[in-house]
Amino acid sequence: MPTTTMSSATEISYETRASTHASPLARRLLDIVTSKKTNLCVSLDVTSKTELLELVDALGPYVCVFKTHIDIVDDFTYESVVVPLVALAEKHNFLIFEDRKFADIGSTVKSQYTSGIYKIADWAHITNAHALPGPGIIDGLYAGAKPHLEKGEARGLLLLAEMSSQGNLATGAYTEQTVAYARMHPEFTFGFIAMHRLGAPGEDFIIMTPGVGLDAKSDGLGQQYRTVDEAVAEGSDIIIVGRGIIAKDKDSIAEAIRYRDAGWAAYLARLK
Ligand code: S5P
Repeated sequence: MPTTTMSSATEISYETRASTHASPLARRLLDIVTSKKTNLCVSLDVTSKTELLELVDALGPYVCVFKTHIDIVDDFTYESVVVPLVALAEKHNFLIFEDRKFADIGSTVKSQYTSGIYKIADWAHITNAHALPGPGIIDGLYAGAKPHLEKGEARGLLLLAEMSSQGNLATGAYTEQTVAYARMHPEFTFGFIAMHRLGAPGEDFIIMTPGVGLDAKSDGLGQQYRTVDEAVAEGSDIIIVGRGIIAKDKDSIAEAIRYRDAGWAAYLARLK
């Protein structure tokens, strides 16, 4: 079965996909995208909890998802970061994506997902994993999510099928095999971090795409940027933007509006 061709999901509206997707998490995400008219995920790569929470409150109206790297927050405590973050997710109606990039055997990732000081499974609606270790990584994370899924809490997994960084190895047969693994637990594994639409015709994987920037082309450390139009035309459903919006020299609210508008216009152009 071809897995790296454009599937028809590209031409279907978010609204229609929200009613047909196999994953409850994806349905909720697509509902948020439709009602807020935004396919923008802002990546909060900051090391101060005050800065993180201020950005979330200020940019909340313009995003469908905030992506965190919770382990870079210097002054992290669960009470002072996760608790207010979850409250802000209610206030502004967005999902939280902890970009943990799990990459170990199933048993280990289950503990990393559910335990330690971060207890990611307790609060992150979305997390992601490399397919490198094989399908056991998906079984392990699914086992960690199961108590939440059984309580009706939306939890979902993205596999890193492709990456944005220069020289990365997630290409060709690796990407194809990752797509094959994503067919396990369809109520949990709902899509990919990828640069292009992936999946066979008729399949509906949500494509979340980093390496999006309207001004820079690279960052000097291997990151490569494409424009919003390029990413969405290639099949991206949700654009992930970090420094293009939150860098110190940016007016973050103005940039969030700019990327939101560009993302929505590119989506409407793709629907035509
Ligand atoms: O291939 C990838 C996958 C991810 S999740 N390339 C990426 O850049 N990311 C993440 O997206 C990365 O960890 C960072 O948090 C964000 C991109 O940030 P920006 O500042 O370059 O937009």
